[in-house]
Amino acid sequence: MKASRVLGKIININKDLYTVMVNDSVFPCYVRGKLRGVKLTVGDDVIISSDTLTIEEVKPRKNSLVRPLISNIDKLFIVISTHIPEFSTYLLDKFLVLSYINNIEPVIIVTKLDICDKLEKREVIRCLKYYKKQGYKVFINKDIRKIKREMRGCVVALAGQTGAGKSTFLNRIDKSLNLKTGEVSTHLGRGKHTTRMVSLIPIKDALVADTPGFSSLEIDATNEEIRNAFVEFGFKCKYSTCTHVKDDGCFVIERVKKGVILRSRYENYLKLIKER
Ligand SMILES: Nc1nc2c(ncn2[C@@H]2O[C@H](COP(=O)(O)OP(=O)(O)O)[C@@H](O)[C@H]2O)c(=O)[nH]1
Ligand SMILES: [Mg+2]
Ligand SMILES: [Zn+2]
Repeated sequence: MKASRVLGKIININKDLYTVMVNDSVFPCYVRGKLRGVKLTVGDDVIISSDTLTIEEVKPRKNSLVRPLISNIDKLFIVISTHIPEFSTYLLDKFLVLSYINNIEPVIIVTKLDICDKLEKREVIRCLKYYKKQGYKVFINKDIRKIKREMRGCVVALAGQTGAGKSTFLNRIDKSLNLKTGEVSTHLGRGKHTTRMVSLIPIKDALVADTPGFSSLEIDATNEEIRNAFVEFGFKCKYSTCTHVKDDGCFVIERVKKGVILRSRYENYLKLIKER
């Protein structure tokens, strides 16, 4: 007899209709019984009955983002523009902290290097080298082949400002997608909102969330967690509890002064712990 209980993943939610992907098929499902009232999200792994097309059980989540609402993300692709919207190490560091806190592997994807002037480009590349040295994966958006390899078999969420080039990038990954891309408004370097609903799109053998641009993301973490997210601060300081704020022999501050730690990293850290 064919098993009617199968494991799948919610890839879209539209009112009370849940699209659940099982292997390569999709099933339109509803929620009934004891799961009523449980907030399900895109990315949830669920057991469905393939007879009645109802969701019967939800598996524990490995992580969950609130805005956009999505769960079980393997990799956060941080799409960062280097020119309109202006290159922002603050945004980059904020997303890196976010992925650290939520136990999601970050992958930095740089866009618009082609429209940077020489000076800008040199500065951006110098900065990115630093991130690479700390162990982060950094790709330029034209490195399609390498990025595809990075996506294989993963649930990938895209983070980045509106206008950063997320949809353009996905269209390059899969030419049949034809996602709408927006022109960038020059006001404050922000673009128009062109991507709204969060859903997981099967691309090759990955599931990708083309999320709305979000730049005002809030981080739900303690100062200590934020400090730990700055991986290069993680060595014995004068005191093990040092928050690297006071210049009283703090090794981190010393290293910032020597140019070993990127100043913007340190400044962004201070900004992030003050912000709360
Ligand atoms: N020159 C240049 N333009 C880009 C690049 N990536 C995206 N764009 C343009 O930037 C605008 C916003 O891109 P879009 O993909 O809609 O950004 P999204 O809001 O992050 O999805 C569009 O006009 C794209 O054509 C890039 O690498 N270089
Ligand atoms: Mg878009
Ligand atoms: Zn310190």
